[in-house]
Parts: sequence; structure tokens; C-alpha cells
Amino acid sequence: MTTKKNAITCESPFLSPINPPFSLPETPLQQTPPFSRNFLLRRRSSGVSGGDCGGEWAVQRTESVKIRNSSPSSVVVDRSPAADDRIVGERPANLIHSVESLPESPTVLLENDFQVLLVFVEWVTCDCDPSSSLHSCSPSVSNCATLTGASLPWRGRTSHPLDPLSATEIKVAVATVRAAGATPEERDSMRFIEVVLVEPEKLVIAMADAYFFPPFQPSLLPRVKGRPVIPSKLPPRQARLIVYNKKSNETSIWIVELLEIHATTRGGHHKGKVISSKVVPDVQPPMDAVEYAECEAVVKDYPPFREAMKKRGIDDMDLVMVDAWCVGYHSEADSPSRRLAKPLIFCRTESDCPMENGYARPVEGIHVLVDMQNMVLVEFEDKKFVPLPPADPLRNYTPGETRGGVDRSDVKPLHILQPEGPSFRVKGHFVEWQKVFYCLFKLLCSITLQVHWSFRVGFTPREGLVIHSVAYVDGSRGRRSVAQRLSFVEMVVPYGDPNEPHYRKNAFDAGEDGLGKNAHSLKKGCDCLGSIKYFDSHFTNFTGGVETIENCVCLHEEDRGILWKHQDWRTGLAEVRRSRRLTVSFICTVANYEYGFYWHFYQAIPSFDYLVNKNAAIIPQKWKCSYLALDGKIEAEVKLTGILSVGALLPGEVRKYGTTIAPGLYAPVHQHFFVARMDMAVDCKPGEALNQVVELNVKVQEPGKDNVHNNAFYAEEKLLRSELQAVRDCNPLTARHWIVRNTRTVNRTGQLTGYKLMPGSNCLPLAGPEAKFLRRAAFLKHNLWVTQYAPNEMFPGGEFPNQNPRAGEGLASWVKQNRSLEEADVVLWYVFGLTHIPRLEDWPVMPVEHLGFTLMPHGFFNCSPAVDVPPNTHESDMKETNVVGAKPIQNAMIAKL
Ligand SMILES: [Cu+2]
Repeated sequence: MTTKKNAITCESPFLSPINPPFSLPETPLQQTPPFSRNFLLRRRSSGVSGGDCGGEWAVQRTESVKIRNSSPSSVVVDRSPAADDRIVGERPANLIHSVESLPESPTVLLENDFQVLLVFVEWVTCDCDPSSSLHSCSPSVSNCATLTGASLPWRGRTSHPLDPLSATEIKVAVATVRAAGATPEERDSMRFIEVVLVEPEKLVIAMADAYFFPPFQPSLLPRVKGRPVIPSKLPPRQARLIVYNKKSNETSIWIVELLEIHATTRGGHHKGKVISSKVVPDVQPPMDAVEYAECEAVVKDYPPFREAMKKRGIDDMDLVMVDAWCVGYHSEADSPSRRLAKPLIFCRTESDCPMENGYARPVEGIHVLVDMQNMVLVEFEDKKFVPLPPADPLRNYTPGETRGGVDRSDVKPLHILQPEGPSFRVKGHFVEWQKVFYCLFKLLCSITLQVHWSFRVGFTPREGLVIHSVAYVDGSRGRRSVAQRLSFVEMVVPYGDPNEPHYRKNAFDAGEDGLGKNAHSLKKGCDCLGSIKYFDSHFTNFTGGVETIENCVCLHEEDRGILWKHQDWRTGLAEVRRSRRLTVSFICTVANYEYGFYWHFYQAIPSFDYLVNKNAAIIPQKWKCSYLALDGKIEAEVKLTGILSVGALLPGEVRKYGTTIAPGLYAPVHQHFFVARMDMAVDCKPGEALNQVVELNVKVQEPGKDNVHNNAFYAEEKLLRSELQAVRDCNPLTARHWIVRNTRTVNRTGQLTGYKLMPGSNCLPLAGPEAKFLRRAAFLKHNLWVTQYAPNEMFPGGEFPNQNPRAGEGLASWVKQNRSLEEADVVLWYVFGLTHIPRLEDWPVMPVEHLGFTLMPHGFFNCSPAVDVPPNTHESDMKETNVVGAKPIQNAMIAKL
């Protein structure tokens, strides 16, 4: 190892992305990593004028340096032309997130074989000159920040700790577990239900974000005795496998450590090591598509079944569709000692038309039970003859097959064009949206600030899309966390018809099947428009192979109509702004239904009063971006579409538990419930557990001397102090909502900063409290649950809801601990649903129903974050329209005065 001294000279006390202020030597460094270097950061002595006054600011500067032509004997360095600067705090630290929590000395970091990162903090003092509208700012420290002998730890990592497992990692994990099987029989019997990443502790994630992966956020580092903890390496990634032994009917959970060898220099090579394995008694893991296909074949081959179909006029088994539904848990006969499915039968009319809607002809009256472990039909009874419904001429939805046989021809093209590309940036699974730079100082424009959303995209077989590390980079306040992890963890669809087979239909589509496993590839121009970034997903299949869903997750921007508008009635002058959002989504198909899951992020601008006094309007003049969507919201949305699950009626029969949608065809009433799990971290730094949840209800003031006009009402807040207190239901009559607040961080009015959970339309189960499915889905009984974070509490009905005989497992049991929520790491579980009374217009394919909720800043910003949005001036949007900006209108009131 050699040590070499190099000088770096600052050209400005403030560092601009356009004009980087210091340079690194261009000569190759004759070093072999790991290596040490000395840096000298020399500050130029000139002052800066303009901008705001009255404070001392810490500016955090990062600059990345790329290494090229790396070889064992030499390293050639390329300076990155861009630098990221931001104000990270004010001194004295009288506001939130003081600079005291940031490393104050320059630090040299190495991301991997190819990149170096420098991070340091500088101080700037701004003084007020009462006689002038301008104020002077100058560096308070004129000496050089000096970095001596900082060592560069060698960190050869290619995967962020939260990146979903790669295809290679899944392969290695499966091979490792299979090799660990005690006998050849055991190895042959292994079926792989899922292989997922073991998400590391939150502090490991923080360290990764601080030191190992761009954009490098040292402020996230945990601190011990006031000093940041600087790791030399991250722990190895681990995989968690659910393995079903087809021979013994046992379910086991394995943890495998994935060791990365020659990771970055030789293209990546892994080996696995079993850390633990345990058999989980009395459970059945989710079903797999391979089992469903085998089940269909078994049923179709069963002679009495063929005979029953013949009785109904069906000889051709190619027309028959067998959808294997899980049996749920209705009695001891459904216990997990057997792996069971109770299929629903449907029948197409034409065998040569693969897109015919076969769900339009349900076959009823046949009872079938399949042992999925041994893949044999164990119960069969042709109980009741129900004729097949006549072929409905309106059943199909493919082009040319819809009503009348002719598609409409008057739909003109509508193009979403983004000629300059999207405003988001993606590195691996890390997403930043609208990295806007603001000029802090009006005249020199020498400090820039960033505002943008950032998060990581994850994916699991069970939940599908997972959003990690949601943070808002808020100008001077730096990175402000909102949530640690967001996902949909369960959905349940109970049906309201007491007749066979509908009373047993109460699918747990996440826990019994897997939302992610049933995702499919998205098509540009159909599923999403505009400039799109797709993410692929990798899974294990039943036998342990790796399958990839290409274009599984879609990331794109959407125009969202107007953001705000006001027209002055006297002048007719109007101001209007457009809204834009960043959308990340996936769509899954579970048998007949489709569900699209969306997280929408709305942009916001920073809390400027951190930077300027209230009268200093320095930002808009320098603003270069147009039509941002600016209100800081996060919307969760589910889009429900697909084909109704229908039943057959006897001739002349009318049933009150559903809607007759075609002759002999009826769609029973049902409900769709979704559970969003939100591990919140509002304004929390890693390791902090500083959130609480308050409920807000509107109260009507009692008539009396305080309310003589009888008009008074007010909002009343109540802190939900413990888990049992936080089991709540929606109440639109009191405008009920909940706010997650940071217990230590305040806004400009001294109130705690927060994000509120704003319910959309919602419902509760209409089934009686003793309904069998509610044993497994006790979490549906309330709309909101709040728990103290625990890493093993992930799924609201427990990990294995399939055939689960234990009543109330999961949330309903966890909250009995009644843990304190007064200042905690809180997890919100929001249960929302809709009651679906089918309409004829839902047939043959249901137009999308929208359902969701909003996470909305509530005192998180200091004023409307949308008020300073500039008007849309993009020429392409103005062309061929009558829009000419703020022009007085003819019928304005002024014309009449
Ligand atoms: Cu429905």
C-alpha cells in the first residue's frame, strides 16, 4: 500500500454542479486498492453577497470520482463533472435535524471498484444589512478543511441490501438448500414455494445508503458517542426459502447466506451457506401455478367427472377449465394435514378460440376435492344437475368479438410525448424524481439545493411491488424520511351467497397465491404510456428453476390534470398550474380477476423559510422547471378489473345474493379487501423511533353561550397511545383521519410535522362475525391497526393463511401485547375495501374500479408546497391550442364595471 499527497483547491466557498470548485490530479495514481490518499481542500477567501441573511449554514458537498483503467498496479481517476451540494443545517442548531447529527469532517469513501466519493461539510455565515435589501454572506471558515490519511476501505458490493434477489442468487439459494437435503428422497421431494431476500436491519440499510451506494447519504449514519459509525463492509445478503416437501407434506423455512465472490471484478459469483432451517408445523404454504395445472389435468382425467360433463352435453375436455381454489378453513376436514383444493369448473363453447371467455359458462352441481400433495381426486359427487348457461353472445372482449362484432373506429390517436425523456433517474433499483436545483443566492447563484422524492423499488412473490426508503429531499432540510417500507400485504375477496360453491369463495390472493407471483409483463402503449422504465422480477418456480417476468414493474410520469387554479373576478386574469405524478405499479392476474397496484408520488418544493425570510422571493425567478406536480402526496391506488366470478342459475331462478347479468348467469355480491402495510418513519433518522399516531374527528359544538348561532364545529385530536387503542374504523361523518407525527420535529408554527392517512371510500365485512373466513381474516374487522415495528410481523393473517386452523392469527393477536405507541417506530395497517354489487356494465370485462387512500403531508411543509409552481410554458403543449397564458377574458367582471 502506498500513500500519496494530492492537493485539491476550492475555487468557491460554494460548490456548483456547473462549475465544480476543485480538481483532482489527472495523473494516474500508482496505487493498488485499498489505498490511502491525503487531500487538501483550500477555500477561496472571497465572500458571497445576495440572498438571505442572518444565520450560519452548513453546506454538505459530495463529489464522486470515477476510477478507470483499474489494474493491480495503477488506478486512473476521472473526476465526475457533477457535484451534489445541499444545506444540511443551521447553526445554532435551533431547528430540526441540526448539523450536529452530521459528520463534520471531510470523509473519503469508496463505493466499489470504480468510484470514490468525497463528502464534507463547510460553514457559511450570512449577515443582515438593515440598510440594504441585499445581504452579505461569506464563509465563516477561511481555512482549509484538511483530510489526512483517510483510508479507502475496499467494498466490492454490487447489490444494495434491499435489491430483490437476482436470478443468480435465487439459483444459488435453491441449490444450497437442495444440497442440504438429508437424503436423495428428501431432495427429490423439495418444492420451492418462494425464495425472497431477508431484508436486513434498518441500520444496515442506513449504512448502505450512507457509504456504499449512490447518492451516498452520510447523514443517515448511525452514531455512537457522537461519532458516526463507519462500517468497513456490509453483512452478506441472505435468502429466505419456503420449501414444501411433497412427500412428507411438511413445510420448512430455510435461511441461506449468499456469499459474493469476485463480485465486481469478475462478473459476480456466489456461493450459499445454510444458516438455519426449521419445519413449521400445521401449515400449508401458498399454491403454485404448476400445482394448478396438474390439478386441472387430474380432474379432467377422472372418469366420473367426464361422465358428469357428458351429462351436461360436454364431450370435449379441451373446452373445460378447472380453476383450483384453495379450500380455506371451514372445519377440521380442511386442516393442513392435507393439502387441498376445491376447483371451480367452467366450460368454453369453442375449442379453437383461446381468447373465448370461458368464465361465462360456470359448471355447477359437481363437488370435487383434490389432494394437491398426492395430486389425486379424493372426493367427487355429481350432486345436482344444473344445466350449463346458454352461450352468452356478449361474453367476449377481444377485437371484433365484442357486441355487434365491429369495434368503434372513431378513436383518434392520443400521444404522450416526452421528447426530452422522463424527469426521473434510476440507478439499479434506486429512483430519484425531479432532482430540481434551486439557486439559493439570487445574484451569484452559487449554491444549489435539491428537492426530489427518492425511494427503492423492491418486489416479492407475495406482495409484489415493495417501496423502500421513501424520503423527500427537502432543500435545506436535506433528506426527510417519510416511510421505511410500503406494500400491499394481503387481499381477501369474500362472497355473499350462502349457496354452493360461493360460500366457500373467500380468496386470500396474497397469502394463498401471491400477488407478485401472479404478476405479468406489461406492454408499452397499453399498460403504460410515455417514457417508461421497467423492472424485471425473478422468482423460483415450483421445482426450483428461476423464472423471470420481464417488464414486471412500470415506472413513469403521468399528467394529473390541474394542480390549482384561480381567476380574479375583477380582472379576468387567471393562474393555473398543471399537476404531475410519478407512478410505480404492477398488475397481477389471479384466475378471473385483475388487480393493478399503484403508488403515485406527487412532487413538492422545499421548506423555503429555512433558507429565506418570508419576503425574499428569490426562488421563482431562478426556476427553470415547468409544470411540476407539487403537493407532496403519496397515493396508493388499486385498480380492479377482469372478469366477474359468476354462477349458473336454474331456468327461471332469481337469486337475491347477486345480479343476473345474462340468461342463466349470475354474479354474486362480494367484497374486495386490501391491506396496505406502511412502516412509517416521518422525519426519523435511522435508529430513531420517534413517531406517534393521532386520530382526528370533527366535533359539533354544543349549543349554548359559546355557540349562540349553532354553527360551530371543530377538529379534535386524540393520541392513540397503545396498540389496542389504535384499532379503529373509518367514519366519514366525522371526517376521521389519522396523522403520523414525529414527536420531536416541529414546523414553523411549532406543531409537530406529520403525514396524514386520508381514507378513501371504505367498508367493513358484511359477513356475520362468526363467518368462517373471518377466523383467518380477523384483521378485516377494522380499518386501521397500528403496531410497534417488529421485523417478523409482516402479514396480517400470519405467514400461512392457507387452510389456517388458528383463529385470529396475525394482527389481531399481535395487538394484544398492547405495546406503547406514544413514541415508537410505528407500522400502519390500513384495511380498505369495496362492496361489489355487480352491474350488467361489469360484463364481460369489468371497467376499472378505483380504490385507495392518500398519505398527505400535514404540517410537514410550512405552507402550501404547490403555491410557487411556475406556469407551463412548454411550447409543444401550447401549440395548436387557444391557450395563451394569463390573458384577460372577455366576460370578466371588470368589463361590466
Ligand atoms: Cu368485484
